[in-house]
Amino acid sequence: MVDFTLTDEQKSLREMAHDFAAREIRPVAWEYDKDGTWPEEIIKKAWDVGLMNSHIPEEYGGAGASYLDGCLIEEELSWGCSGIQTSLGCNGLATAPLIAGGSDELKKEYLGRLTEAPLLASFCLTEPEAGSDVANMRTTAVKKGDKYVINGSKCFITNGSYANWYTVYAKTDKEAGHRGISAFVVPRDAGVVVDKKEDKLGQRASNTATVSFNDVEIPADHLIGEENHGFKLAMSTLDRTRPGVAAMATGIARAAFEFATDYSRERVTFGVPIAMHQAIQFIIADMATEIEAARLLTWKSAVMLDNGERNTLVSSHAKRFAADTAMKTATEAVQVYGGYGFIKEYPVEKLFRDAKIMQLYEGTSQIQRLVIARETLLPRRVQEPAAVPA
Ligand code: COS
Repeated sequence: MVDFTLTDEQKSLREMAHDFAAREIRPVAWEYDKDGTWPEEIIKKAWDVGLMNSHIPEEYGGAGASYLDGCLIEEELSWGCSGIQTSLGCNGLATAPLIAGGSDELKKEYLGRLTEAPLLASFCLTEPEAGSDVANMRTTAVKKGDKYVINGSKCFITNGSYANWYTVYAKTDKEAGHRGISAFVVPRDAGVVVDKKEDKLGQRASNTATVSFNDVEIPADHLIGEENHGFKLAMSTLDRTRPGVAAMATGIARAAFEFATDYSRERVTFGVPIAMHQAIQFIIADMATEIEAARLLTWKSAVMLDNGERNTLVSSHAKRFAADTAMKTATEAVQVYGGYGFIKEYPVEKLFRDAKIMQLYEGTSQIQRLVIARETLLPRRVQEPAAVPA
């Protein structure tokens, strides 16, 4: 059965997230963007009301919410400000590999830290020479007795300056390509160095940093899952987190759409509101259709996870389409505003800048197409349940 109706609980959750975005995020979003202000107070408030770490299982102190629930929250908070939502949601990315593959002790300690206090964790995969090409990473982890010693540098790390702990991918076998990568939990106080904070085009309220590991020693039991199985853990993490990014992109698109429709009703040219001109109506109509389609793909990719199905293909469909929709909708919103859209005093200029990162982080739109092409033309062999005979 296909049913797009949200339960009463989901409707309340969405309403709660929307109210939070409208009350706590929207009023400061443009100001925080201007100065690149770290949204510390908002993080504390979101943590207090349960809008962070919703995905952490109940046994580790979280809400154990479904992937679809997570997407509902992410769209609303991103509607408020996708930069601030990136800061609020990053724990989901950092904890996904730990939840999927970590030992019980590791989960208790590190998931527990996030549910007991408004602390942050970061996901450290990308390196200067290994962005899309994950297998090319240079960071190493060498086992010495009951410790691993980590050396290397990671870039574009969300919340990197403030994280209490880091999920770090490193080569444990330099000759084995993607089969020589492992994932670790690295506490900040093990000696993680924050090198620099990036000054970005958009999502300026989120923190993006370069962090490095110089002979950082961690206990051997901080390995997540098995040695040399980190690449697949990273890929399956991204399958799980891309629906959330698609939801965020949908939130940006919706915000741009709402500003554009409101403005088109107010702005008068040739004696009528511009909403009366078919040129504007067609722009608005395309925005509306594409946002609807982006949300449906997003929900499908999340519901598949909730049903325990592999969602690699649909996750990439959702992330690619929603990210491109956010960019297109924000660009068209600037167009509806005309010259004013290019001025910082008007709201769509920020959304235009924020939208761009959606086509870049958690896999560029080109990487999503690559995954879609591979999954379509040469699907990976995975163990699926036997097909039900017709
Ligand atoms: N889930 C589980 N396993 C997966 C997988 C997935 N979604 N995708 C690939 N794998 C497995 C493959 O089956 C293959 O397994 P074997 O070793 O058994 O053969 C292995 O992983 C390697 O896969 P592949 O050959 O496709 O790897 P590539 O090096 O060609 O890289 C891409 C694949 C490009 C898709 C990957 O590197 C990627 O997603 N890059 C983008 C990274 C990204 O999103 N970065 C953003 C920063 S994180 S915020």
